[in-house]
Amino acid sequence: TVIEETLVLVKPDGVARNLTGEILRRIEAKGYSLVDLRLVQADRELLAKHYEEHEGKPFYEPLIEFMQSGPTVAIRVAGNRVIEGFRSLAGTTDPTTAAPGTIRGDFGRDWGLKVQQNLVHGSDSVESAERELALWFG
Ligand code: DAT
Ligand code: MG
Repeated sequence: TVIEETLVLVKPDGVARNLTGEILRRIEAKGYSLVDLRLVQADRELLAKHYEEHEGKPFYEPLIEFMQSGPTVAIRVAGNRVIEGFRSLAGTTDPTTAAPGTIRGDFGRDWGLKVQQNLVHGSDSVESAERELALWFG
């Protein structure tokens, strides 16, 4: 058993579409624990740090703008290998190709939404999780 913590974000599209409960349900059904949770109106400064690895990419500016379009639910989640496990629950980045049964595969409405509107974020490594949890929970 390798207990980890990860940062999950329900992005502004997920909050606006009232999918927060469904996403929390899937996290809990998998057996993960909610350690901390807050509703945050993210500002550019926080998002620039959160997405620093993507600075300069073509989707960076639209992503940062979209993430400021409404509140985000930030969740500290703990569990056995939860970093990889939550990314598996989320599905691949692009909802068009995300597998059915995943959050992005089931709810990523595929009628011309942008890739950044993919409902959730999950940290991708132990190092990212520590860095991102410090940003969103201090
Ligand atoms: P993930 O969120 O699956 O870890 P990522 O870290 O590569 O994906 O990218 C961060 C976010 O940026 C992603 O959730 C949506 C957006 N994004 C990534 N690749 C994109 C692309 N090719 N076009 C538009 N948005 C993209
Ligand atoms: Mg990522």
